[in-house]
Amino acid sequence: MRFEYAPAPESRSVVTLRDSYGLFIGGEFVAGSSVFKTISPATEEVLAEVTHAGPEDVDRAVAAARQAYERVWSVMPGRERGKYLFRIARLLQERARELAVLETMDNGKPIRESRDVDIPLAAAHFFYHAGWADKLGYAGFGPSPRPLGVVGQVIPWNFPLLMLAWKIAPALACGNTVVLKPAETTPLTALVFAEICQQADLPSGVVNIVTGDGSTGQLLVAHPGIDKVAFTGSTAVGKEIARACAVSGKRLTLELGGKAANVVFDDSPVDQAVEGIVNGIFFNQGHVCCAGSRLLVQESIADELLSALKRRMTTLRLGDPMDKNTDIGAINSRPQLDKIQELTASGEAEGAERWSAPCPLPDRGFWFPPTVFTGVSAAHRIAQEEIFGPVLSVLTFRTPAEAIEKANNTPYGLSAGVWTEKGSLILWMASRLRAGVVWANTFNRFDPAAPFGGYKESGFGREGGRHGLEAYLDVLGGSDV
Ligand code: TAP
Repeated sequence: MRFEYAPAPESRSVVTLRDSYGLFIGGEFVAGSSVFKTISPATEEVLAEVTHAGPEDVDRAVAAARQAYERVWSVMPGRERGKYLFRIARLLQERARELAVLETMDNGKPIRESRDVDIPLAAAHFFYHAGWADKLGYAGFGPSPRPLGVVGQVIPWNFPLLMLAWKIAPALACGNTVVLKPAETTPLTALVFAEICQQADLPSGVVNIVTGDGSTGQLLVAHPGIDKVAFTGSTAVGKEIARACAVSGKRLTLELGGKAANVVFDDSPVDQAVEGIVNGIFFNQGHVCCAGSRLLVQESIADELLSALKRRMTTLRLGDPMDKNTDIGAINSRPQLDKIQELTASGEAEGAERWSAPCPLPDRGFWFPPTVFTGVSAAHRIAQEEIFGPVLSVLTFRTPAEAIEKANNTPYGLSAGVWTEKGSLILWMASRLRAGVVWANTFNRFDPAAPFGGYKESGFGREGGRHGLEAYLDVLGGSDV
């Protein structure tokens, strides 16, 4: 049975957009060298003009962060730093609705996701790390671990505010100051975060936000005044950054791409597994580094599972991301849509079979329907390369050993899922999957207390939990380059 839904739009009026936004340096919004426009990917309307930070702007931001580090933040007792983090966490909650709407406008993701996932998790990261600020001596890194200094942080567009929180909260809790560059296509919630830093009376220069494109990121990571670089983004750019930081004495952590296997055994409850598969690949339009983009299904239930999956996919609602009933929002940018189209065309050219949910696409904006490829072999590009869109590649297996071989057969190792009723099989699989996170009978679950990070070309270093603190402290065994 198909339900008809009345429109349930969230109100844009909770957001007051400025015409233009400066850089946030030394506690103030300041002008920079040039400007660019940020648009809504769902409508292509211009939302605001944003400043592009050039070399002098990055210099100023790093100098402000250094001064704040030396004079204020690194010498402030942890319990005082913690109070600021708690204050920021509460302000994120107070302004949650505004932030969710703005995130959806700038990113294109469904309001249901920004409201229920991105913003609450961002606040949770600040609450969690606020609690650590005065307990670092008990975190297992010696009695008085020291901060590293000024941290340069570069983040992607898929979870703009949440990735900011993953970066800034632990850095500040450990006594570092930061210069952060948000992605070019999604700078707006980072700029509202800068306002929140002002509201929280955070000492000037502890957080600096420099907007811009990849060239601003390059300037930041190569800056000699930076002690540590934390990057989340593509593997290609991550490798470039690793080269730029080599032999510089800078600490480096890289959170890169993924091509996760979601492995379904024949004893799993089919309906529950279908929900997990849908959540694994269609959440946030598949713009998720740990997305379950490869379904590995045991051969004996492949037909049954695929029919159930396709039935479920026909009920997904694609369209206006501001509508509270929308499941699939807009693709974040034209270049990302081009990339998805190119890779899916290669899937067909290499012999895989494409099936897309029959949903009409809006005329304006960037859209791609939820899509499944069957008849995929491990050598196909769509089984090896990260598509970063709502596209699932399906492979089959007969034995657990074959599932492991296929699951591990990519250059990545960020996450994986296992669906079975047998606890012993879950443990057997988890100990053999080369993935930083393994979910069992669920997918895409996040918690600030749980460390997240990759193996192989998915990067190194962990974010979240006690392990994540290590990336921002001067302890033996860090990942110096
Ligand atoms: P990238 O193109 O790598 O961009 C990431 C960030 O780096 C953006 O702010 C980008 O600026 C900047 N940048 C680009 N070139 C740079 C350079 N040469 N030096 C320094 N900074 C540079 O990735 P993306 O397309 O935004 O994000 C998607 C990727 O991120 C996917 O591969 C995804 O798997 C990965 N990701 C990983 C994780 C974790 S936790 N592992 C989480 C989320 C996303 P512009 O915006 O101007 O290009």
